[in-house]
Amino acid sequence: MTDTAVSFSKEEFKKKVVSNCKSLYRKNIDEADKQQVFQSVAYAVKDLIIDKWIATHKTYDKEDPKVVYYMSMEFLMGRALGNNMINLTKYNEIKEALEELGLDINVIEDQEPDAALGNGGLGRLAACFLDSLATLEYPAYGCGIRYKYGMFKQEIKDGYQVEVPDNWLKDGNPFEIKRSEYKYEVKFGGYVRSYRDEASGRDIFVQEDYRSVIAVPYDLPVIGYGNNTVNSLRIWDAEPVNTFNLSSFDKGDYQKAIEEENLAKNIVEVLYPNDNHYAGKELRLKQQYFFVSASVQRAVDRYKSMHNGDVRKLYEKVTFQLNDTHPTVAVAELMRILMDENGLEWDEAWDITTKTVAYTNHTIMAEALEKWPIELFSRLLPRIYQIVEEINRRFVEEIKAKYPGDQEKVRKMAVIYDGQVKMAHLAICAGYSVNGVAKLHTEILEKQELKDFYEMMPEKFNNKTNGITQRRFLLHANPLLADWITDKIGDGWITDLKQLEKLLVYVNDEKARQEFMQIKHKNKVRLAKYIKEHNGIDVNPDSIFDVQVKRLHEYKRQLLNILHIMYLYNEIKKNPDMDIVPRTFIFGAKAAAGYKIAKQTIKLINNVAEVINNDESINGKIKVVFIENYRVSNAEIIFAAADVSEQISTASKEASGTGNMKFMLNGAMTLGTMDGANVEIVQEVGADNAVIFGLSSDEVIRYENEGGYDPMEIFNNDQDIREVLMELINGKYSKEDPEMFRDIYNSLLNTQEGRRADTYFILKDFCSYADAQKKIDERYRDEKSWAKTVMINSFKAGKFSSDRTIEEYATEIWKLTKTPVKVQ
Ligand code: 73E
Repeated sequence: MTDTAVSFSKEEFKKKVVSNCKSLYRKNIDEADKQQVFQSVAYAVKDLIIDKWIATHKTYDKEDPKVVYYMSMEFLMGRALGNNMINLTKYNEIKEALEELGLDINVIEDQEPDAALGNGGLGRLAACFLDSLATLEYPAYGCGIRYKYGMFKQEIKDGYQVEVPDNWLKDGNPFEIKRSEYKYEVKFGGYVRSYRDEASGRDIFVQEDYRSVIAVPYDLPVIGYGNNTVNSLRIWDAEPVNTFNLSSFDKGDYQKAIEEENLAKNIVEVLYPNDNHYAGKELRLKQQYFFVSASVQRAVDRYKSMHNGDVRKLYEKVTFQLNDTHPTVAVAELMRILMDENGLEWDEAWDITTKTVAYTNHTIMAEALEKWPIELFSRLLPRIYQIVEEINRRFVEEIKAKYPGDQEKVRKMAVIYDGQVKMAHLAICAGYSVNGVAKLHTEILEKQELKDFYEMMPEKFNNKTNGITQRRFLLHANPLLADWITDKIGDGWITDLKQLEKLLVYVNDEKARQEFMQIKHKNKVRLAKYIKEHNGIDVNPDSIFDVQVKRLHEYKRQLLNILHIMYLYNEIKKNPDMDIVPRTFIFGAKAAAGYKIAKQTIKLINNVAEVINNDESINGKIKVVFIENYRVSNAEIIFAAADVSEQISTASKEASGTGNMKFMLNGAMTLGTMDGANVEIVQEVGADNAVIFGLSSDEVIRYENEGGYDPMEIFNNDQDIREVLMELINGKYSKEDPEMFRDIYNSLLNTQEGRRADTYFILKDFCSYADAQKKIDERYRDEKSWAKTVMINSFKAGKFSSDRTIEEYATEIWKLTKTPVKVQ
């Protein structure tokens, strides 16, 4: 690790905070409100960053290392202040300085809105990757969109989710810097005029009669832990081409000016709140091309400015990693820039492109596959469409050459087929690397979903199991445990998570076990306090905290969890003396605004909570809590407090999961299916230190190929399940309207509109899940063995650091060299 040259003086820092407050607000610090204090402190922290940030980019310009551009529609960064203090290794010093000013760091951190420019796992993964890239001293840019409104805020009203706009920039973002000098024009629509240039003998393509916007970048610092690297997350804002001036336009231009003003305003207005779902909206494609075009233009210009204007060896210094198919137009945009703007021939441009672009697949959910109707695609991006057509024409030729006469192969693999542009096919055909995000997921890609592609080009395929950053999800989120660990083994784990294995000797040490469980208890008290403040519900920190927090999706099976709670409640009512360990079931989840059955599930959870929590006859044996507005900042409190980590997706559906890793790291036991990265978690901790249930992915896939199974058989033969299902439609949990949960009931039992009954095998896995839950109860009673298990979970989490993941990407896919930074 490089020495951090920037010195820190507490007195100077205090002065900065005080003077920031004066110059920003004309107030003394003791007169400022909380938001003003936050801003004053954040600007003081930014001052500590700035020289490193400058030095990092000087170093990159001078040493010219290869750079990765991580292209993503989503970066779920969460709050920056605390994380920046941590990565500067000045958290405690700053905290003390603020105390001396009479300020509480926790209160200040709470003033910062989350940067919620993402939906869930995919966006948070991008944020963890940036943290690891900077910490490992790799040259990298994140490229994304500066949405005016990020992920909506969730309010729960009468048990229903209500979406409230997230105006995260309303007080200004102290850490960002606008970089007007790097603005680019991005063109939409119109038509392509082509002609032969007699002088050069080349075909020239010109986009005419288009509408355009100006992309203006804002940079956010991404600080490496304990080093001098400060990389940038570059997010693009859209501005109109001409600032609108009524008097200076004739009638035709007036229309055009208004259209361009609206285009600019609409493009970056809001993040699409869909996770694992493709809606096919034109504006979404505009967003994609907007940030991709600006980012690729900038990357090529930067490269040219350093290489005498010659683009032909771009791939030696630049790699574009596509975070799912969302930025896949980058393939055609790079081709366009190389050919139309730099005069390269097709073959040369294709050679460069296919050495520069790599693709990560994050899901096999069919409903998430991006397929754009060619009518829409060609109208919005006429030149890009031409290029995609030519890519397709040549690719189909290749397929035919390899599989003569096999039309089936063409149908299954072509980039354009059935009137649609298939973005995954484009990404695979052009990418030099195709990776899945967990071993099982990559296997499924190779053997099932992308079988034909794997057979044709096996060398492209590889696995990169996801990871998480321990800086945010342990050091910041769980300071008690972090300090305990550092006391015992030093602080090396902060940049080398495998070192946690040194703690394994303590699992047989009674004192250490007690300390570990006391920390867990304190974290449960902290969460209980949060729940009391935000939900008004009292929860018992001595109960088992059983937690499922993630986006609401049918395949993630929050419904299985709540149906089991309804069953358990019935059991307790039938047998009031039932001996069970008190349990608090905690949920947190946002549902996409248009996802009806997901929203119904939230209402069901809240209604079940209402009934159970108010039934005094069960003596608080079980409680149900739905935490409003689950997001990165409250996730940090939740993970630290969990005993049980619910990872119960239908096997084969969750590509990896990353929440599973955050729970494990903080000492929770996984209750899960053999899906995604759960498989590798179990491999690390051993089968005895997790509770596994349910169908295997092979079994699920076999049933699916056979057209499903018959849930009615279970309904007919299992009284307990039938009782629970009938409670969905008899008003027990919906006195105001017994029909309220009819859709959920139907989804489990009836085939509807070509959809199999119980698509996600909830009833099929129910008994196995109930047994698994019983095992949790039994195992929790043995305090010593439970402590051992959760400690092993934490101490074996080393593999799941995003530092490990990024080392693999950097060495195996990107071929980056570490580039340490010196500050003069
Ligand atoms: O299993 C997770 C995975 O851990 C997967 O569902 C998620 O990506 C995580 C990180 O690899 C994911 N999100 C999306 N696809 N996969 C997605 C799709 C469309 C829009 C937004 C997100």
